[in-house]
Amino acid sequence: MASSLKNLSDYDPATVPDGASMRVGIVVSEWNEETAALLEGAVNKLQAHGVARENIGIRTVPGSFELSYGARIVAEQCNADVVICLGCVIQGETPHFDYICRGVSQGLTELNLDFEIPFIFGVLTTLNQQQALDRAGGKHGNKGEEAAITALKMAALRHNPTE
Ligand code: DLZ
Repeated sequence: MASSLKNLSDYDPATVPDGASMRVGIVVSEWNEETAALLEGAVNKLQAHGVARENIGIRTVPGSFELSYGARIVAEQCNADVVICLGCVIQGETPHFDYICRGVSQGLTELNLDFEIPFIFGVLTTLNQQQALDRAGGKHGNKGEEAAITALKMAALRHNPTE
């Protein structure tokens, strides 16, 4: 039976633009340890598609709520073609989950509308830590890799003229 859950690391390499000429900014939340695997997945996948390591600028922020501000700073400081935002918000006993998820998704949406470059939502929003581990290089793939592929496609969207 087909699963409705797509593996985050599944994609068709033939559809991914070459990143050789691209500059990519990454901002990553330090709050949960799972974000280290997201960062590793994103950097490896960008390099696998031609982005030079020296053209990847990485900055950290304390938590996912700070991703929007961090993304704006990275965009300006790295002269980036696209910015990937990596974080992980895990539901707890208080409503913090809703506030942080709403804050970061709204913040990144506003950046996408206000800036010329795209900002990629590479944030895990999970009900528990196991769901996060499953999506940070576990059985459901790696959200960081998915974000890297999305970043390459979105950066190319801006630069390539329509056919
Ligand atoms: C405070 C907080 C909590 C409870 N949980 C998370 C989380 O699961 N993931 C995450 O990235 N950040 C969390 N934070 C920190 C907030 O994002 C933020 O850093 C603080 O509220 C300070 O603004």
